[in-house]
Amino acid sequence: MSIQNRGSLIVIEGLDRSGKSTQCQLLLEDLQAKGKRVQLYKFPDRTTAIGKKIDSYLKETSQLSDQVIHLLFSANRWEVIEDIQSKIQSGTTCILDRYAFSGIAFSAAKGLNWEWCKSPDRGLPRPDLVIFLHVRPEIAAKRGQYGEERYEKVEIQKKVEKNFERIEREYMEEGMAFITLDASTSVEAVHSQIMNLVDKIDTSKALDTL
Ligand code: DGP
Repeated sequence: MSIQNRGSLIVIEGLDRSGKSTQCQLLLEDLQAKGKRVQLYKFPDRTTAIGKKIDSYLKETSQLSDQVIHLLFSANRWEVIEDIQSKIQSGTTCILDRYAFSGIAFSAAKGLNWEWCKSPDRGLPRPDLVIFLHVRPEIAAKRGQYGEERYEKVEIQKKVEKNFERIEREYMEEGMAFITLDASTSVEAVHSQIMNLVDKIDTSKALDTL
C-alpha cells in the first residue's frame, strides 16, 4: 500500500480526569461516522500480563520501584505497537488514549532523570498529532472517582502538569504537532477543536520515530 493511504496516528494526553477518554470516544465515533476506518487504543492496556501488573501497581495492591514500573509502562506500549503499525499501514487511523508522553511526565514527577525516562520509548512511531487536554489539577480533583488510584493527588498532578509544559516545548522544537487545549470548557467545544486539528493532518509522509 502506498504511503498516501496510511492512517494517521493521533494521541490524546492529559492529566487524570481531564476528559481524555470521553474525547477519544467522541473522536472515534465522529471519524467512523465519516466512513473512516479507525481504532482506539488505551494505554496502559490493563488486559495483558504486563498490563495486569501495572493495574495492581496503580490500585496500590502491589509495590514496584519507580524504575521498574516505568519500564513496564513502556513495555506495555511496545507489546501493542506492531498491531498499531500494521493498522496504520493498512489505512486505519489509530487514536491512542495516552502514550509515551505520559511515561515521561509521570515518572519524571517522581524524580527520575528526564532523558532516562525518554529512552525506553525511543523508536516507537512518532504521532502525527498530540493533543494535551489541560485542566487545572484543582479542577480535575473535583471530578468523579478522583483519588482512587496512585497518582490521583493534586501535588503529583501539578508536577505532571509542569512536565507536560516542558514536553510540549521540547517536542514542538523538534517540529511535532503537540497542541494544548483548554479542557475546562464544554465537551462539545473541546471535541470540535480536536476535529479541526485532526482534519489538518497530512498523511503524505511516512511516520518518523520518537
Ligand atoms: P489511565 O488509565 O488513563 O487513568 O492511566 C493510568 C495512570 O497511570 C494515570 O495516573 C497515568 C499513569 N500513567 C500512564 N502512563 C504512564 C507511564 O507510561 N508511566 C507512568 N509512570 N505513569 C503512567
